[in-house]
Amino acid sequence: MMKALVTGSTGQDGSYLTELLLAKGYEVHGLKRRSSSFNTDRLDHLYRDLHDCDARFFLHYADLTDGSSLASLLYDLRPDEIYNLAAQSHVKVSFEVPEYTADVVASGTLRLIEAMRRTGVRCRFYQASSSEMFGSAPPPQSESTPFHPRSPYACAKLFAHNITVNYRESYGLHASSGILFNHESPRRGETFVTRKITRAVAHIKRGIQRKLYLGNLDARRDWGYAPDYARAMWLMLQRDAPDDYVVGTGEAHTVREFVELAFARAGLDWNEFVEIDPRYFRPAEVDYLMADASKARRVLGWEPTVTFQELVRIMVDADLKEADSKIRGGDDALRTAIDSQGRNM
Ligand code: NAP
Ligand code: F7E
Repeated sequence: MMKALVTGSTGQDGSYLTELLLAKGYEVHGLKRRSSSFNTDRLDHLYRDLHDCDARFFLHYADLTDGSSLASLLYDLRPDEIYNLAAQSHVKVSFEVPEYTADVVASGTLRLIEAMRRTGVRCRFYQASSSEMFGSAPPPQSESTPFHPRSPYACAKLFAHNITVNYRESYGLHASSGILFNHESPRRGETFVTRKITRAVAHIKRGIQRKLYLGNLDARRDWGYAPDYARAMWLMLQRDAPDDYVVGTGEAHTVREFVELAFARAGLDWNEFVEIDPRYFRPAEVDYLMADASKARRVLGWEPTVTFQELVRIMVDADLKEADSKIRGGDDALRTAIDSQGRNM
């Protein structure tokens, strides 16, 4: 049975990747970090009692800032594949906590890949690189586009990307890097713009939120559907030779277009509800990201399955359903959460 270690398993991508690997018959070991409240919501449906002899999914405490926890885990588990998805992944937040972001994203990746080398565990390695590394480079961006990062997050991801390439070239590790463009889903964190919008649409529609405050509506992103991107990660590690791949739909839309479509899906006119709050602007913006993913299509046979319009519909519908179930459950937390705009970066 193939054994995989997934860092960032409690996040959006980690949960879809875990589902995919379990469906393919893998034994999956997820890394979770200590938190004062439950942080496994996205995985709870996959969890089986450990005493169940059919259990193939296990969670372990470790942290990318703690190299010894990573080395012990690798040594004990000896996985066939490692997917490094853990990150402080919010671009705006990275301007507030730049050192921490660099520690987790850049040094954390180095700690993990160095632990892989030092322990001598023979396995394949996937690094979650990001289109943010392209920053201000003009679209479309491909594997040969020069990087120009525009945030502490992007600078840290670029280090992680380069160290992955460097370890591949220096030590012959099977280490691949997926340069993934934005991908979203109903499991997307609530402070990323797509989910912030679709959640607000649902709350406004149900009469429990009045306004949605946003930043730059002119930024363009290439938005795809997260489960498609988990499939791309797996495909990369199935290749005989490690390599780097850009993954995206090849279509870009503005934040404004996302807003218009999302409100329209709920039968609302966005102009009545959206206001601009300069707090959500970034010190440096990434204006236009659009993937040239022809290499992933050609070599991996990867194709996106969900269009931009379908993605917006899936996310709005899921958030309407979630709002309804919270209202039915009389969830007080819902009411306090929605008006505290400070939480919505
Ligand atoms: P996400 O939902 O924010 O998940 C991040 C994961 O990293 C969570 O499981 C989080 O744990 C974990 N984590 C954070 N700090 C950690 C630490 N110090 N030690 C161990 N784990 C830690 O992100 P995502 O959207 O799934 O993205 C997955 C990866 O792909 C990230 O590396 C992200 O930067 C990268 N990426 C994402 C996109 C995208 O559009 N989604 C595009 C390109 C690249 P908690 O649950 O405890 O917070
Ligand atoms: O912002 C604009 C904002 O935070 C998208 C991460 O997964 O994808 C993600 O990074 C755009 C930006 O994602 C608000 O200025 C306007 O131009 O949803 P986002 P991101 O920064 O593109 C990349 C590929 C990653 O690797 C990252 O990990 O939307 N925007 N108003 C806003 N953004 C937010 N968050 N909140 C607003 O109110």
